[in-house]
Amino acid sequence: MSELPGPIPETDTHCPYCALQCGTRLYGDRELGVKAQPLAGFPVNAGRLCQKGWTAPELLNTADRLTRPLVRHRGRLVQASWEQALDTVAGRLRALRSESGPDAVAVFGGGGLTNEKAYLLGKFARVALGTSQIDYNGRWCMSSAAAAGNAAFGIDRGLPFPVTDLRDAQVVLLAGANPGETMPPLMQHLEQAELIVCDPRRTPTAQRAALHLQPSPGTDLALALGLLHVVVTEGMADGSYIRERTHGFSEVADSVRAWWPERTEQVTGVPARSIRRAARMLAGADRAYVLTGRGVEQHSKGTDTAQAFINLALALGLPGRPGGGYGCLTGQGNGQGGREHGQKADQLPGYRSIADRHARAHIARVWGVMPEELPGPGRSAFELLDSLGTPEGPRALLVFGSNPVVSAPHSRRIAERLAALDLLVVADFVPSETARLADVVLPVTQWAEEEGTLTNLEGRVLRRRALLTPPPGVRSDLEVLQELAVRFGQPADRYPTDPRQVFQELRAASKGGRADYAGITYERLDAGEALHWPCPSTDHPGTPRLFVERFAHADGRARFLPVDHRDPAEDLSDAFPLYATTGRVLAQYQSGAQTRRIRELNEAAPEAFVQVHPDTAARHGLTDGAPARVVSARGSMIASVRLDPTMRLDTVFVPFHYVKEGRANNLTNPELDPRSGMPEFKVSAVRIEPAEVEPAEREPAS
Ligand SMILES: Nc1nc2c(c(=O)[nH]1)N[C@H]1C(S)=C(S)[C@@H](COP(=O)(O)OP(=O)(O)OC[C@H]3O[C@@H](n4cnc5c(=O)[nH]c(N)nc54)[C@H](O)[C@@H]3O)O[C@H]1N2
Ligand SMILES: Nc1nc2c(c(=O)[nH]1)N[C@H]1C(S)=C(S)[C@@H](COP(=O)(O)OP(=O)(O)OC[C@H]3O[C@@H](n4cnc5c(=O)[nH]c(N)nc54)[C@H](O)[C@@H]3O)O[C@H]1N2
Ligand code: SF4
Ligand SMILES: [Mo]
Repeated sequence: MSELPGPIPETDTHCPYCALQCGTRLYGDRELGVKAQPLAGFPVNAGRLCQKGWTAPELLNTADRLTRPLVRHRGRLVQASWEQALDTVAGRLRALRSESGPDAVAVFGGGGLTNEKAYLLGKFARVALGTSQIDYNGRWCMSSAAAAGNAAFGIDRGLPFPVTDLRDAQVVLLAGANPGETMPPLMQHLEQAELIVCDPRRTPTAQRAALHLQPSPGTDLALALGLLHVVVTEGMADGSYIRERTHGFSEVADSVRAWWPERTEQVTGVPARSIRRAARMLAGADRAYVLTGRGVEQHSKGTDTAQAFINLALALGLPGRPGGGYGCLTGQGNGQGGREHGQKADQLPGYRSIADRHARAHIARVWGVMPEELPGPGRSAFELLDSLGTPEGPRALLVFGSNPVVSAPHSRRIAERLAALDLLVVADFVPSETARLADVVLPVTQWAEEEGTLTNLEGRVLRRRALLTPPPGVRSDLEVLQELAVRFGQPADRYPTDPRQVFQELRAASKGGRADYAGITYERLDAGEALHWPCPSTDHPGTPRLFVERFAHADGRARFLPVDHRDPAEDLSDAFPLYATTGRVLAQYQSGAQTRRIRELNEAAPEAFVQVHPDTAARHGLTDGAPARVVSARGSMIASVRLDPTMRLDTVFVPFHYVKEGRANNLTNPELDPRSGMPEFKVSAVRIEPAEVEPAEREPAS
């Protein structure tokens, strides 16, 4: 301890939460406390943070921070040394593997993990464990737009342009996205634009719109077809762009012929004149953008829906045009990088396919193994979780960076599957709901205690930097992976614990892949360069704008792909006469494991609510503030009624951040999109009824 107070420590880093990755300057230390300020000069958040960003440092000292490994003993989690915990994990995994083969052990990662962690986790799974059974929560997140983007453009980068380009937009269509709550600092870039917002709810974003299209949940595909119909029949398609830069227009134009606005109105509930007006606004602007979010994607047809919005953008000649484009608003902090470096069931680093012979040979060389030693593709996230503990499925699961018992669809089924495991291991810094079910809990470092890189929604690679040393007893995810790998007989130097060293290897592994990081270095990032991938060499400036000259398919052209509307997987019925849709509120993040531990956020958004039209509420005997039971074919939840006259009569909304009886995923339908494996989080058939419990008797949220 020094006698004289020194200067207050500070460091420049990025917010721990969403994919906007707002730049923050952190000040302070553990004794003084840590404060965050917007990082001056960082254009993405340009001086702003949302309430979550301002309050993020509070979690660094949260009262129930995990600082000792825990091992379940006679039914209870008890403190253990690292040696005991790691030996227990490795010993039991080795036994399971020798009884049932390498696929008996599964790994579940997260889109919040740094690039280095995601990369090493994928390598650890494929090489140290030899398992094909690895996937991650990004499958719940942007996988539908990713699949559609790959098909249309030959590459998947959330925004193929910097967010600041949006400042010059005249018209922006936001479909199924509520950035006013989910990325508030982004809204400053949309101040000049006329917004068309497509959302079943009148969200804070929709309130800012020049035109709000309010479809019933699960009908956006029809809406996108209807919009394209108007563009085609009114002669507003961009003929020369279509001829020079695309393939497949005529088939798609034929396929939307029957989607005249009056028919689209019948399916979606959006008035035909609004559909015409939206199409004309988009086509009439010189600088227009189409942006999609989870409201479009989290459906059993989410990929086709994203495809239909891409078809619309292509017909208008937007992608690659200066001052125009299509983009998807990626969600988690490293949602973009997390899907490029190999924690996805079908992928190897550099956004390579694990089924591709050349990709396997390249990665095997970087990893120092034989290509045939690398396993093939595994199960997608829900299929993986749903198979746990079944005769065909894995018997052990390692979780890094997710809280699936809250965030996976049909939670009761997932909880049952986790309980059927021989071994559940969770690495986390707080006792999340999933960690509490684990056999072994490993306490790891948090954002402000570690170094690394993340890739934001615009494909820009950013440095995470440490302000604090980790509390005693806590290890980094990279250290955990090395310790486990060594116990599987792997050489330690194959699993470096220094993020810089991991990044060096990641650069080599990604070289020549679609997401090429070969030219990106910590030095360049620390010198303040704005590097967007692909960046194939150290003298390459990075690629802020994709598609300016060509698309990523071999012939350089984008693809129109025909898709057709289909209904949500579940129909309304007498027993379940309403649609429930789910999503987010400003003051909570995801499963809430982090934000439910922050006082100010809990005061702002303390408990589950169900947003419902007053007439619908009255019909079901519900009044404002009263506890309601929301029931689907899979389960039920309890939430306070929030009356809102702007809601559709057929739809209620519940946020998914809450636990116990407030858990929205008790309701949700695990029907998967056949192309992306995305579950139908955004449409379940439900009924609502008064709940007998008094709010005061309910268990607290966290
Ligand atoms: N405050 C906060 N911010 C976050 C997060 C958070 O948890 N909290 N999470 C981050 C992550 S990981 C993500 S993925 C992003 C998500 O960001 P968004 O995509 O903006 O978030 P959601 O609330 O899931 O969904 C957006 C909107 O879709 C609407 N919607 C529901 N069903 C439909 C439908 O069928 N069609 C259409 N068109 N819209 C529909 C909902 O009413 C909702 O307003 O947010 C990121 N930012
Ligand atoms: N009904 C419904 N369900 C949804 C959605 C919806 O809209 N509706 N959205 C889906 C979407 S888009 C997403 S992204 C998912 C997200 O859902 P989850 O995967 O549950 O996401 P988080 O709550 O962020 O969980 C991250 C966990 O990992 C821990 N953690 C954070 N960083 C690290 C790290 O670096 N290392 C380790 N070891 N642990 C870390 C956190 O403390 C937390 O416990 O939810 C999905 N579920
Ligand atoms: S918008 Fe996202 S990155 Fe920015 S402060 Fe809020 S949560 Fe953090
Ligand atoms: Mo997400």
